[in-house]
Amino acid sequence: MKPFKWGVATSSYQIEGAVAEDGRTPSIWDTFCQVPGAVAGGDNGDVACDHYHRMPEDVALIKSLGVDTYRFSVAWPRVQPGGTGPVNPAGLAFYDRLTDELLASGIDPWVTLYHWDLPQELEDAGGWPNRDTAYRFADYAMLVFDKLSDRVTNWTTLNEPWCSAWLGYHVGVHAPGRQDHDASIAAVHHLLLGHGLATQRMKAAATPDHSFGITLNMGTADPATDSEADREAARRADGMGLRIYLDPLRKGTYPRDMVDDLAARGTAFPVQDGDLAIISTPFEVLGVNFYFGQDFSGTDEHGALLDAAGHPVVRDVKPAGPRTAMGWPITPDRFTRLLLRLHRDYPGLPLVITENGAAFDDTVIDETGFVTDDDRTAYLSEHIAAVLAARDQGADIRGYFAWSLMDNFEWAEGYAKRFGIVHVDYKTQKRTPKQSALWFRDMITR
Ligand code: IFM
Repeated sequence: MKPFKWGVATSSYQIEGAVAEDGRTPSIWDTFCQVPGAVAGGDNGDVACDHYHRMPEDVALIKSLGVDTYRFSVAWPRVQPGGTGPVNPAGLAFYDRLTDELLASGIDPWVTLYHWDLPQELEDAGGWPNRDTAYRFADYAMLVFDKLSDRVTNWTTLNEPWCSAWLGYHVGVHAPGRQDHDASIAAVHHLLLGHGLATQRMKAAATPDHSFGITLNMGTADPATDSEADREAARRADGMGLRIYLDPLRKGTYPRDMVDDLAARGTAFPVQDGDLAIISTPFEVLGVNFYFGQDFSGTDEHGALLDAAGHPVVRDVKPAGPRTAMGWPITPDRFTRLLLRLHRDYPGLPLVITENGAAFDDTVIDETGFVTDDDRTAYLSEHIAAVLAARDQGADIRGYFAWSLMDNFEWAEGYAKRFGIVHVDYKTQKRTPKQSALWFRDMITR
């Protein structure tokens, strides 16, 4: 069997804080957090876990967990303030130090170039719906690659472009908070184009040791019943959630049914000549972020097939059973099914679980900050078993990262939802491994 790596993951805006230090400029999340009501509790990432100032302590914490690898993201507005122009040496130096600290601790760094913190200036120029942002992203990627590629081998371009495009530009619950369906479709295409452009440029400067990829959040989309409407809703959800990303990336084409669906509402991916060849540039690893599977209905609560705007209803009806604090169903069996489906439908692509984990309402039980999180421990145990089951059945899975190393800024949910296997006391910034962290450490040793 191929080697399997264990790791923990975080992202820049969720943990770093220090939003105005060493030349960093605002990202779309700094701006979004200022919109009244956008983020629960009026929270923001100004301080977060103060990781920017506590990095060596945090690397020691990671080391204590016995993991092989640590997945972190680079903040674009720290490295290239405003999103264009020359590198900001002071900002890039932070990731240089982090890389060295990890390597000195025997931990393999895994870099994600974009985990949602788009420089605000680029959003002001149109954001991801603007084609130019894809080219700006490739330039930025090269600034980071030039500095770190002598020590970092694992490179992920984008984290969860579905969230950037759909939640950011269509639903509007994530930064930049726009509600424009056509803009979100353009964003999908330009995110993928940015991935392809960056991959091509990094590969041209890479050695055979380097590995490139993209991380997608994926679930399973099942029809709530066997009705024609529900099966149709599941098809649409699967298309918008998974196939409009993986088909262009791996097959060099957008799925026909989705192109037709979009045409029916007067929209199209803004494809230019050569784009799909760029987007389908070969890469070495697909990052899979899995949290839950979903059921879909093609009718609303009153049985209507069309919504107020005349578009087909695609309603998420959560499967019965236990939920996490996010209200997300707990569906490890569907995780195995997803991994086997990826192995079958997109063959020849090694998979790494770049995120999996759960928020629960933790209770600190003593003055040390310890949390006996049986629910999170069970979630991780069941989902790791689901990964290993898929691996036993032939899926080429090379690693698993728990989300997240520590409690952090959970986007529109603020700090109220805790995904960490390490508890963070936000008043003191004290980190305390939870029961799940100790379980994870012992499991890795076994
Ligand atoms: O916290 C997020 C992360 O930033 C991206 N994937 C899902 C996680 C939990 O919502």
